[in-house]
Amino acid sequence: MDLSMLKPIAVTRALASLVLVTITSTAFAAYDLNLPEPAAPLTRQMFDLHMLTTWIATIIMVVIIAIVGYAIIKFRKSKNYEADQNFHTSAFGTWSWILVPVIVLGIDLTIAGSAGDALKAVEDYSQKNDVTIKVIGSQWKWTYEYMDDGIKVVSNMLPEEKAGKHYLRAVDNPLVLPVNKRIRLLHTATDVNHAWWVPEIAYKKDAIPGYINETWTKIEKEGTYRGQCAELCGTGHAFMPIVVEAVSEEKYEAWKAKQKMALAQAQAEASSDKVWSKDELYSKGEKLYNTNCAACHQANGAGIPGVFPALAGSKIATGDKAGHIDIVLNGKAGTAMAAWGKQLNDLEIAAIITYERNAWGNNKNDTVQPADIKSARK
Ligand code: HEC
Ligand SMILES: [Cu+2]
Repeated sequence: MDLSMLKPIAVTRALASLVLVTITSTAFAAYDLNLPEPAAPLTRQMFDLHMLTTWIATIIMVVIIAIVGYAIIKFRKSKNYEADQNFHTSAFGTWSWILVPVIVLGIDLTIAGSAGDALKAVEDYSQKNDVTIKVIGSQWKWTYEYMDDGIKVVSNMLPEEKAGKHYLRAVDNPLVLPVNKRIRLLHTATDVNHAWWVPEIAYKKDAIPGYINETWTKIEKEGTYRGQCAELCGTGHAFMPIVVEAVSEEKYEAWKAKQKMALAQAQAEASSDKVWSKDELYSKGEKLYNTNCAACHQANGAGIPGVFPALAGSKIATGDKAGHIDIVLNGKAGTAMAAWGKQLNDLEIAAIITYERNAWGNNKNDTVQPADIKSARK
């Protein structure tokens, strides 16, 4: 590379902004010297392994620096030190050829033994699990399915004004888990690879579309644990944080009961023959749009030019109902527009579409009812 091409001013500016970004970045708030305190047996095992290797490396470094330092001073040229030509024939010289490799091998085997134990524990699926969660990564959110209870939690990042100091590490609906129970996590994805990672309680595992990866954990302490997607998954990669709320078993049961009741209520509501007013659909739809669609089409419906189409003034969103329902229900193959029919119920889809047809100056002044979605599904 021809370095003269780099203008000094441009380089200075780039460096200055880099420094600024570094010292003002919110990521600094989470800056810490060591890995976070583990809160599960497996992560503790990994943490101990990390500490073991760190200490071994530190001791070796100190010993070597001491020997090198000593040699540099003691045997320096200015003292006319003459190298010992017979060192290798001395007893120390001879035995050190054997002793040093033996010590190195001993250290290696100590680390390998610990690492082997940790790996075996990671892959130990022989025990009975108390809770099974399917963890689904999508651009750009996490969905948690409680396999034994039929509960589904969709977890979206909170915007800055709601998240406060936990911005980029806070979500609307956390994954709620009981402490002291063996939890099985089944990882998969709907679009591209993601990876679910919460350092205190669980290790990283890729979430791959069409494939299921298994991990397990057992949380020892109640509390909030934060993590993030650890596989570069697109422009929203930084915006799919993970929050796990670990609670006592009683609190967990109470939370589950509440979720099931809300689910039953929503299902009853969605399948009733009620004809909804425009205002009811609009306000329901606004909330649902903001959690499900705004990441791409933006809260103001303007989209992102060239990437995600605007819905304000869009031909489809202001066109006939059938076409509008079709794209939301079935998505568009080969694009980021998912088939929402699989994720949302008839009422939810009807509400979102009604909202889109009347928000941001679209003013179609019509409604789409759950019954319309039901017949479009056939
Ligand atoms: C991951 C990004 C993403 C999300 C989330 C998303 N969409 Fe889309 N949407 C797209 C893309 C990309 C297209 C353009 C598809 C194409 O090429 O025709 C699109 C197209 C559309 C269109 C057609 C617009 C036009 O004029 O072409 C509508 C209507 C629509 N989406 C509604 C929704 C609704 C409702 C939701 C939420 C339930 C939603 N989208 C969520 C990416 C997204
Ligand atoms: Cu991701």
